[in-house]
Amino acid sequence: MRVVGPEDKYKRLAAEMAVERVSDGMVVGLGHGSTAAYAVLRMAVLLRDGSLKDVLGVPCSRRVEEEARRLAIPLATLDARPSLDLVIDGADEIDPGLDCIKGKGGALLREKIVAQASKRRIIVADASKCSARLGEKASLPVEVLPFALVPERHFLESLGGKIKLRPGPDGRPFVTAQGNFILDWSQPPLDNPRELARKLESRAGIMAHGLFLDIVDEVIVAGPQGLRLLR
Ligand code: ABF
Repeated sequence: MRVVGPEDKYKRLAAEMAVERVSDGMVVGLGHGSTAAYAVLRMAVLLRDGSLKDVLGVPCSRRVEEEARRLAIPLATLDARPSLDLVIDGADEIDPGLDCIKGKGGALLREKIVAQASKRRIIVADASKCSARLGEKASLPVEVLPFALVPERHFLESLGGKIKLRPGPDGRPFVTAQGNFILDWSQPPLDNPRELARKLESRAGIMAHGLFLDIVDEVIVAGPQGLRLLR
């Protein structure tokens, strides 16, 4: 059970603002994480009272799928609806250029797939996620095939920083929905995020990474100074 913190009012404010961008008949990507969860909740309320109609959700993770089913949000798969109107998702760190680090929740691969399938990508966050540059606050999750764990770990170590295999609940490694492991990379070389993304994407054993660059259309941030829309 997640502990609700002081920043939750801001998460909710940002998420509910994003849901104002949802209109009848839309197919909406449902993001992972506690901030995006407020958007899912808001959509369920609007669908129940009839303010929103004929909206379909495409969940970014099993956990969001279970929550959406519990809230009776009609769902679709990417097979059935490969092009989404909008995705509302969270992030671990956001820079002024709307580039993000995502993946602390472990769903980074599906989040990126859903984001790339969406016409409009909105990130919702409380103000603590904002940084002057990526890497200041969040480590970078890298999803690797178990078969390639050691060589890819060595590859990342050769670039610098510190690598940690993400632990699961049972003392064994965390396993993603795709059956992969996650290496959490702190102090990665982020002086040139696009160059680093290219290097990661060149490795056969790296299935995904948490750099979401040139993907986000709008960031809605809420904090003690109120709501900010970054486009
Ligand atoms: C997902 O939710 C992930 O990409 C990201 O790691 C996480 C953020 O969670 P929260 O909103 O709970 O901080 O979007």
